[in-house]
Amino acid sequence: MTALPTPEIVISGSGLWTPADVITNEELVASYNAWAEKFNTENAAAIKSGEVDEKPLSSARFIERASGIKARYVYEKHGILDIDRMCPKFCERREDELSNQAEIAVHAARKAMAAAGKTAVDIDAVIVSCAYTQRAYPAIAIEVQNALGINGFGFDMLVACSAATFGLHRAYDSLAAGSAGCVLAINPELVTPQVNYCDRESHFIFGDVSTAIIMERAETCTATNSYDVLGTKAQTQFSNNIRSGFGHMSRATDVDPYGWDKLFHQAGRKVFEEVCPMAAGHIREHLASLGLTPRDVKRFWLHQANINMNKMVIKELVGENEKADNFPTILDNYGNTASAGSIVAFHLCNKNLQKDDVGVICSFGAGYSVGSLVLRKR
Ligand code: CO8
Repeated sequence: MTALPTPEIVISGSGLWTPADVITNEELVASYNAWAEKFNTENAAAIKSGEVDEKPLSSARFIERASGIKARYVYEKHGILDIDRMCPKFCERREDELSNQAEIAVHAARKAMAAAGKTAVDIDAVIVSCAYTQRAYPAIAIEVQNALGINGFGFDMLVACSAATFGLHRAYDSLAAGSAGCVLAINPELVTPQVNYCDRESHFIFGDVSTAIIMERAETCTATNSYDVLGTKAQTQFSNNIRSGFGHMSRATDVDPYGWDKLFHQAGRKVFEEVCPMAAGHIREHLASLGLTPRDVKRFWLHQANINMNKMVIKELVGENEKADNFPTILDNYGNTASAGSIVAFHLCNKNLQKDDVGVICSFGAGYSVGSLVLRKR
């Protein structure tokens, strides 16, 4: 049988929703340190006898130097900074109200649809892919589909840091297979509820955001700014070094459903050392499979977890003198926004590429997982 030619598939629009609330490193550290000092005072006797560990203090200077993060946008700020709470405070919504996650997904989706010149009737699949969904079912994607008036189908998928790229891979596959003609892929990353704000090692890492991408067949694309998808590549390798154990089983195991191991936790240094070479090797192999080298790439939209990680990946690929503009950083203002980071970087920093310029979107992190798309400006 003659192989069918792969249809040309393009990214024709992107959208970004950014929360209004911002927390700077200084604000976050002031509240964590006040909480830690209170804890240490209240537990002075147990700390002295060695039963309880003293809580160490955090430092804004350390955070910026170790991660590149200066501030992060969050869905709700006051609960996080309240030392008697140390967790965002959301109002419970009724079942007939739009869920928080669907709401921020819709905000980003509308912007991506406008950028691509699409309305609901043009779209026939909705993928919501992110690090957490706020419930198991019905799928957030189907709620979004309903809110936007889209026909066809929708589903949720979770791949932690690589959810956005893996979601785009599924969009690409649906378009290539012909099961969809235009896909809306959304990443409503509402992650602050799973951050342990009492943990000095990780309290500073994350922020909330929502991103969306329209992917469609080239023949229907009318957008002025669009990208051919030259290829997609995914890789996973099991590791417990980044983990969040929260799940429906906690009810049956009689453990604290909000214990430290149920929230985000990681061995950050190990992650750094193991994931950087994995990501650089992955990008190099993906480019080689398309007859390209890292030197052919005008822009790398990398996962936004740590500026030093990104510098190390870039150094491995093209040397250390690469211009910062060629691997844009958004985590100084946004923090790590789980899988959305590379899409935020793409959204904010792709308009000035020229026709035929090649760019790479690449996520890496929990799983471990690495996901990439090689793009060419049309
Ligand atoms: N203030 C002051 N000192 C600190 C602090 C702090 N806040 N935190 C740690 N220290 C101390 C440490 O205790 C250590 O002290 P000592 O030397 O006495 O032991 C010292 O500073 C150095 O610590 P590290 O070696 O850990 O510091 P690093 O330079 O490695 O920086 C990072 C820590 C920033 C965490 C870094 O290791 C890193 O970014 N690693 C990569 C992490 C990564 O990419 N993770 C992926 C994140 S997962 C993801 O992206 C999506 C997952 C799903 C989302 C979930 C959302 C809830």
